[in-house]
Parts: sequence; structure tokens; C-alpha cells
Amino acid sequence: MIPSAVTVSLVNEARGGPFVFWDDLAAACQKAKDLGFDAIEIFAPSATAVDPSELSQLLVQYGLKLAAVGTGAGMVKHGLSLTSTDADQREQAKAFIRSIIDFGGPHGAPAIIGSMQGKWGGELSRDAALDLLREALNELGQYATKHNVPLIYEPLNRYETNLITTVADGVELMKSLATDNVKLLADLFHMNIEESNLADAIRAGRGYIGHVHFVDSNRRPAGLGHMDYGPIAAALKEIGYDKYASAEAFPYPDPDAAAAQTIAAYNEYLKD
Ligand code: LER
Ligand code: MN
Repeated sequence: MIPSAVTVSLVNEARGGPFVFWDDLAAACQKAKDLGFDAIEIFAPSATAVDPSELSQLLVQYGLKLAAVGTGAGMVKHGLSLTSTDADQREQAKAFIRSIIDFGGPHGAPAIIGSMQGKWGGELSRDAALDLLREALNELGQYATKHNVPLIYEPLNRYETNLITTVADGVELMKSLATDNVKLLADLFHMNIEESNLADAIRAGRGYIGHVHFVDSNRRPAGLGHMDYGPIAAALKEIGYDKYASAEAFPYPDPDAAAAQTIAAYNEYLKD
């Protein structure tokens, strides 16, 4: 079974970004529950932005799980990257991610490393950047074991990173790590830009995919672009994928309609 999730952003600097619900966590939980989502995915400005006991209370009240917690605010709000040439900045980036791991971990929710992976260029070669990324993923992946959750690493499209842009390259990166506690995020929006064939890419990720961002080709909610979900859903089922399909999409045409559209597409393609 593939459970469903919907994103809620609490990050002012990310406004205009691909998150369905915004600002009000309690209202997002209410909507998610009403529509039949299994979980929420939080994009938080910091690990202290949400009171842990308030989060626990909301999850219990609405019968929801916490699917994952994004770390992108480390980049968009604090300017931190795991592949910064400045060692102190890299340490701050890792500390930020550890704090997010500790925030989501008690709820069984992994942290997602997307934009915080950074880029290579200038004085930093691709190999050197990948070494820094590997070092960070090994350390943080190991750290996440204390909560018995994986760490999620997200290949991004070429306009957002020049490190790892495909699932197959992500699998090679995973194989080169000392830890097996890092899993890949298959974001269908990024994959639509970078992959030759999305279903084949998912099959290539067998055993390595730990989270899916369920979204359409234009980053609108599933069903509002030209993504061919039949083969994608078949590939996910073929590889025995049983983690979340999480709606990380623009709140188009508005948050409520985007969430409703997503759950309709989820029910059509992914629900058993
Ligand atoms: C960014 O494009 C993205 O897909 C997010 O999940 C991570 O920052
Ligand atoms: Mn994503």
C-alpha cells in the first residue's frame, strides 16, 4: 500500500513554491483529514518553529501521520549548503539538518535533503562537491538511525542542482555511501525534466526509493499536467514501493482545490 500525504509550508521565504497548504498547520491538518490524506509533510523554517507537543496533539486529533520534514529552509532562509567551500557553513548546515531529524524522528518522519545539497562550480570541482555530499550523507544518515528513520536525499532537476539529477545517478551515489540508511526521493516533477522514461527510472530505483513527490509535469497537482500516471503507478507497484506519495505541488488553482485534485488522482492511480 502506498499512503498519501500533502505538503504544508510554514516558510515565508518559500512563498510561490510548490506547497499545497500554507502558514496554518492546524487548518492544513483539518483539510488533510477531511479529504482523506494519511499524512502531512511539513516544510518548516526551523526545528523550533512548531511546538512538538502541539504537533503531537494535532496528529492525534486528526488521525494523521507525519510523512517527512523538508530541510529546504536551511538554504532559502539561512543560506546553508552541505557543499559550501566554507567548513563552518557546512557544519551549520549539518547542525540544521540534525535538528530537523530530531524534530521529525519521534514521529517516524525522515528529513529530506533537497536544495541543501548545493552545487559544484567555481573553486569547487564536481568530484570535491560529491565527496562533501557523501561525507554529509554518511554522517546524517547514521545520525537518523537513532530515531529508526532513514534520511531522504532528493535528486533535483538541472536548474536547481548540477550534482545528481536522475534516479540512476542517485542509486550510484547511494551505493557509494558507507551507510545504507539514506534513501532517494523520486520527485515526479524533477524526473519529468531529467529522465528518459519515468517508469524505467522508478524500476532502476528499486530498493532505493524512500519517498515520492506526487505532482504533475508542470508542478501543478497530479492530473493537471501531461504526466502519464498509468505506467508510473505500475512501476511503483512492481518495485513494491510502500512509502508515501506526497503532494508537493503548486497550490493551483488554490490550496483546497489542489489538495482535492491530488487525492482524486491518488485514488485513481495509487490507492490499492
Ligand atoms: C525542490 O525543488 C524540491 O523538490 C523540494 O522537495 C526540496 O527542496
Ligand atoms: Mn520535491
